[in-house]
Amino acid sequence: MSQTQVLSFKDFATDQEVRWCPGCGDYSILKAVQRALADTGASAENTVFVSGIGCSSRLPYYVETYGFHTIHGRAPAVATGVKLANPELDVWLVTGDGDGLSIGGNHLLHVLRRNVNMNILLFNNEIYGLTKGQYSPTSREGTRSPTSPDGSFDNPVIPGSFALGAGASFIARGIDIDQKGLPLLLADAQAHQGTAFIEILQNCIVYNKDVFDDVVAKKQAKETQVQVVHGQPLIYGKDEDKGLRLNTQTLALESVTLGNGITEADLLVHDETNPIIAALLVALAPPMPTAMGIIHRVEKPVFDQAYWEHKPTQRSAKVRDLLRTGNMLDRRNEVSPR
Ligand SMILES: Cc1ncc(C[n+]2csc(CCOP(=O)(O)OP(=O)(O)O)c2C)c(N)n1
Ligand code: SF4
Ligand SMILES: [Mg+2]
Repeated sequence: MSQTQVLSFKDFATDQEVRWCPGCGDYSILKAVQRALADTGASAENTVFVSGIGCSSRLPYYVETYGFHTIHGRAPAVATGVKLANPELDVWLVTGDGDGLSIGGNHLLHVLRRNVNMNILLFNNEIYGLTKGQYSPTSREGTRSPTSPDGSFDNPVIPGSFALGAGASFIARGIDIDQKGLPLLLADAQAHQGTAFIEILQNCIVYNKDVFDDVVAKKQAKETQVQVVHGQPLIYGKDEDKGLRLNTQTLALESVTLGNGITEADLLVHDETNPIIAALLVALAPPMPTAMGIIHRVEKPVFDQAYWEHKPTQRSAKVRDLLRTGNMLDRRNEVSPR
């Protein structure tokens, strides 16, 4: 495909047999990804998807771009290498709650704090799908699974809080089946300079069916979600009659109903650059509304840019030449730095 050709979302589909269970939320995410690639004018040859291991991590096979299906939890290392080797590439990292937050938690931490310019899609289904339904670090307390037959008693991690703690410069949350909102969110992530972290609530219909129904079910979504928009007061509810107010005594968000002396002016206004607001929003959970959209976005130094500023001579280095520079493990001729 030529670089100048305008591609439609169908051009980003591959001929590979899709191995996800019928009805899995991953299909919708794949579609949203393909849409976002078309909408942002992505070129197949300049785009790379890098994943770890899990059902979610099969996504690179199904997107007509370059891709690496790597090893469990280590996609951040490979994706960082890809971006450093060729900063012109658009890098997308696909991971699951197990891949990214169990075995890969350490690697995820470092890619986020470094702010490498890439997009990270964390498919959160609160379970290990591929290995047949063991509970994961995001599984809510009481989750029954082969590894927690009496119900889990772990304290689950909130992916967005983890990302915020690691210093992420872009944190968003979306829903697998939201074919209108999710591609827009992915496009915003793509436009961001630095690591864009998006948690996508994903329905594993086999091992954790409808686990997010209390948040995503359409019939009540306006009551159970708050769409956060920079500069706008935090309003929600089917009649837009509810909002979130900061309790200055407890420093927590509380839900209030507008009227009876409470007006929009009492509500907290979303400021995506404020990490304190991000910390409050990202941790909201039922019975409070769950925050959706761009929760945090700031400009920070980008690791790959700094890397090339500090290592300009490496730009033209070829792997082949580096390998022929001699035995890199043989350090006998080195002068001791003492
Ligand atoms: C080193 C290593 N340890 C364990 C496994 C087994 N394993 C494969 S995928 C997976 C968890 C996947 O869960 P998640 O990342 O949530 O992906 P999902 O299948 O839910 O999309 C595990 C434990 C492995 N492949 N390699
Ligand atoms: S096991 Fe779950 S996450 Fe994996 S393909 Fe099936 S429905 Fe999807
Ligand atoms: Mg999972």
